[in-house]
Amino acid sequence: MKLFRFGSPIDTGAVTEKPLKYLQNEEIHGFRQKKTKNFLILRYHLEKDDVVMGLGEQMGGVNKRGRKYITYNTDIPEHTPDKLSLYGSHPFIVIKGRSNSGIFIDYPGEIIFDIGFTDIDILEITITSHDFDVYLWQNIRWQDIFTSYLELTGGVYIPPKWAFGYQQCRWSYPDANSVTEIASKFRQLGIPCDAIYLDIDYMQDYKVFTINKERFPDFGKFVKKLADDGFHLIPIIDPGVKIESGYHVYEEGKKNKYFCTDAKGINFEATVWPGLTHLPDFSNEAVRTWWGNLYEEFIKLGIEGFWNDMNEPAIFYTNYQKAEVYKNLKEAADNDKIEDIDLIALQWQIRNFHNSREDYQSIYQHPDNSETICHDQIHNLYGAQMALAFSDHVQKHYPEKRFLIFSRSSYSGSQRYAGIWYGDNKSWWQHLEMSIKMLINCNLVGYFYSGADIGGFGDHCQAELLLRWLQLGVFSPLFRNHSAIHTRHQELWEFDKKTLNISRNIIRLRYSLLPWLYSQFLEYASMNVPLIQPLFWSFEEERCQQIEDEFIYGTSLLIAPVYQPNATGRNVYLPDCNWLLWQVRSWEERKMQVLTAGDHYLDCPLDRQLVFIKENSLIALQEPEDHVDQIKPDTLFITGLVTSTASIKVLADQGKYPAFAGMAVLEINVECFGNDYNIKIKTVNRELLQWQNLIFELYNEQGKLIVKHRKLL
Ligand code: MIG
Repeated sequence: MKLFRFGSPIDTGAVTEKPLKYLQNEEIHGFRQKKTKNFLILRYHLEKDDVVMGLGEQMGGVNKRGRKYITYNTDIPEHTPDKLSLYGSHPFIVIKGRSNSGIFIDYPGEIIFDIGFTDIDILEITITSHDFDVYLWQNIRWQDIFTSYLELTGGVYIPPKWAFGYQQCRWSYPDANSVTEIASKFRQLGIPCDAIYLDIDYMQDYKVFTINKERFPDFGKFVKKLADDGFHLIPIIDPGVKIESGYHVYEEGKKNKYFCTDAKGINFEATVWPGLTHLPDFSNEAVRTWWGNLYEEFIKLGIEGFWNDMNEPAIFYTNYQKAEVYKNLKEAADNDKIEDIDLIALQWQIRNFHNSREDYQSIYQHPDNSETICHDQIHNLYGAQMALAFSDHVQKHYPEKRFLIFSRSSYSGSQRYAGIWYGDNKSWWQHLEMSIKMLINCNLVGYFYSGADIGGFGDHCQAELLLRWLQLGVFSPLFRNHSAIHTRHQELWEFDKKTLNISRNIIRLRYSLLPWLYSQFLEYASMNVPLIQPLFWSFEEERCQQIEDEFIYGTSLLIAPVYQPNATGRNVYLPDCNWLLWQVRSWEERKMQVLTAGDHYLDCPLDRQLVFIKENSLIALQEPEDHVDQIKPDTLFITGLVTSTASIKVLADQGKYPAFAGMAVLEINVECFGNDYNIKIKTVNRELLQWQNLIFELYNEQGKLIVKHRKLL
């Protein structure tokens, strides 16, 4: 890897340890460079078969060719195919082809990636600055470029284990009673669940770090009561600080000059949920320390998880925008004459009222060790640095404790201290399909702990869509159902009895697989290898390159979700070897079948999902619990299709930081002799493993089941 430095870039914090040597203003091998007054343009000639991957949270598929993308974090509630930016920016791509290369442009402003859109053979990257770093990888395995990028940017965030449970959200559960009701519904109906969310209505007048006392009379007691039932309560945190005298966050921020300003140094004003607000300047360490400390108001009441929203930062409008619109409307009214053409211009202006680029260009920030800088140039850092404020705070004050933290906006590097969710999708089948690609794409850049709003956020969810989305969700590390105000409720019991029963089975499947899914998360994080991978990550056959609606989870699982309405099955391509197909209806029922490599059409009615276990690999299961930290089942089931030798490594950590220290390991090797198996078991830190009994369910090539019991001593 080489570092090329252009101009004098600010330190974005994306890279944890900067390489000592860098090349200044040199040609980047393979890329033609063109400098214009404000931009630097890099052009790369793509071969016909080159595949371009990366960019993380973006529209489009896994292969990014044929499209344009812009890194400029945007609060965007309409994820339609024409969109060029979403909430996060991860300006890193890998070109897989005759010669593999990777390029990471560490610049947190606007970059335009034209990946064979204007000219099918040309990759053109337009960086809207002259000050940035470029990291370049060449002549190594393309998979290793991803790993090297993750090492460079500090690895992967590891949440607490309970954050792998099912989570229920809604905009909003507005008071303590409604949350209690939701919680008891889960327990009454026997549906496992670990977390319930508070959206903006828990606050007093949307003032961040306040709690409405009427709706939550004794918040601390309330948190404790929920915890006793195994629920974590997760409040939303928005960055905009309401301008209101006497409000402590506003007063402290104003007094200490903690807010972003305009060009003249006056605190910038933006309207968001609370009305007029100031935006904290998270580029400054003193501000981050202050902000991190504000979370204590919740932490001391027992809160262990947060979601940061609106941190692109979203701006409903500014007084400047409002005045412009009023002026034009008034002019139109005064002349009592709106020509069509003016109307279109007016509509356009009103539509661009929200999150206007002009507003971002008039905000100024004051980073440490650096001069005042226009926000527009570091726009994509805002959410990442907001999450950093929290992360630095808890690392300093609770070095061993793991908190759940995920953010809407993100930048390269923030994957080491926070997760993300994919923002305001809709209850559309297209968005279920998109979330498959999003899981792969976000995992490729290290956001293992991420996921879509299951069931869809906007629009009204239908039962079938919810069930298919939950089935995919079993393999999404962040497994959260969330929906918007004014949409149909989509808690599992809001539909019919059949939907409720199927969804219970799906969520119980997640909990039964949890030791394995979590173990794989830890293992892949420790290696800096993406946890969720496209098929072509490890299977080289041509066909795999075409498949973006199946994925691999870790070592042993291939997942092929059904994502179309009224489908009772789907086509599946299985690479390389035999696969053990588990048509899961419930975790305890084993409907297993051995399939050969190649194309298959497989039945998959609504109450089933397709899980494939790779030949000569194993998975682990246990009886599901109501919530993750409940009394632990003592039996672990190990299953798979073993025709020669197979091994499995189940990791159980202590739920603390540093994540990989003192881990307990259960390692099993299975060797097949005709119709018998030789089983070897090894453990590390045995006393930390909860299981006493192992039940082996081993299948042979004919799909015949042989069961073996072992005591784990
Ligand atoms: O302007 O807090 O993406 O998850 O429910 C909308 C209300 C603000 C956007 C988030 C969504 C959340 C909603 N928020």
